[in-house]
Amino acid sequence: VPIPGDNLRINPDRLWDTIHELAEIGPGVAGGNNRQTLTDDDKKGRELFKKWCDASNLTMGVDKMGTMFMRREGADPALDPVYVGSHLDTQPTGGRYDGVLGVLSGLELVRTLDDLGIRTRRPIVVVNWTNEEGARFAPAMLASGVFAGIHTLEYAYGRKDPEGKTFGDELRRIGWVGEEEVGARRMHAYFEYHIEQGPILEAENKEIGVVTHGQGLWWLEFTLIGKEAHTGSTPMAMRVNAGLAMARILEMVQEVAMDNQPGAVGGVGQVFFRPNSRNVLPGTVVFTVDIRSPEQPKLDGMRARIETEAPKIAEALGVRCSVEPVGHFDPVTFDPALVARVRKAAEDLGYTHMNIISGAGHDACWMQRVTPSVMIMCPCVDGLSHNEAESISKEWAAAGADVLLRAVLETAEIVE
Ligand code: HGY
Ligand code: MN
Ligand code: MN
Repeated sequence: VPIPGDNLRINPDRLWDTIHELAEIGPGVAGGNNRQTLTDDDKKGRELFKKWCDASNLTMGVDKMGTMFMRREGADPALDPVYVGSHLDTQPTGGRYDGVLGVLSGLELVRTLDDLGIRTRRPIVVVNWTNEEGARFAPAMLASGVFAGIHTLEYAYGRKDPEGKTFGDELRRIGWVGEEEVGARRMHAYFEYHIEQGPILEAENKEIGVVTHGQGLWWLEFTLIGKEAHTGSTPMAMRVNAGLAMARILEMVQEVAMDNQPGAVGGVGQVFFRPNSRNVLPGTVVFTVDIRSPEQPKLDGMRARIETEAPKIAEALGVRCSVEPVGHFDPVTFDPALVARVRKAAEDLGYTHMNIISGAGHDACWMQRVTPSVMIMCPCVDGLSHNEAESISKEWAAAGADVLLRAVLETAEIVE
């Protein structure tokens, strides 16, 4: 069925205002957001999103991981729906657009269809996945991972935050344990619209990223055991210095990533020292190495080299070393037919576009295992993300949402 009016577009001001109204919940300290998963702010954000969905007559389903599924009925309710999702949880120093743009563009898509009186054959479901970020509870994309059968519900419920609180207790505390079995829903297709979180689209002056692949990831959690001792009175030769071992391992990770250029990254974002006192050498150092590549051999080769060299570095200092993978997904290839549909939508709408590989992980990376999936990206200023200064323009936001609307309509099929 042809799409009526080639200039079918969303309402940019309404999308922009909706994004910034949500941004008032869980504000950061520098203009961004700290709305971490399963916090009271996450609860408030969920409630505001639900209020908006209620106003658009969407019916809500919630599964046992607290993921929110907001359904717009189709002319043929028995058909598998088209899903449009992302996440509303943020990093502790997150931006206003990471995840939020995709969920609220799904809501804007619904609002636009209602404005235009368009009915689709297939139902459309807008999704807010619980704990995409993996900042408070590792791993990232936890709820979509359970949905895709990667993790069990028990594993997810047992994950602990740095204060020792469990995912299950916190989900119960905010009152968002749903009835649905996780993964029971059948999907016809899954779309995710997201900011690029990298510099390529802006540098290439392209409005739309047609995401063909997502790079793979390992999160390797290292535990180094040294010896707590006085930083003043302990002679250098007597030290069992876990902090020094960590520093040398970080240098090695940098070297491994640089040896695998182009198309590889490696680094560390989180370190815990115990007892973390200025004048006590750490007895324990725990940190997570984050390595990624779109190429499977590079990804696995980097992991193997790091896990071989790190113990040697530690042993040379008398430090004990253990490592546990706490996050992983292989490079993902999104559905070629849907990728072509996204590209065509960008062309029909007259937006500049290019193929791109997602540097960040997304719920779509797990969804591709259960249904044909694809992502759409918009540029972000200086490629900056996971930083409160994360910024996009209203025009960029709207362009990607227009492409999302068109590609979803082609998939859900207009009936009138
Ligand atoms: O880590 C990631 O790539 C995502 O932002 N959770
Ligand atoms: Mn995200
Ligand atoms: Mn993120």
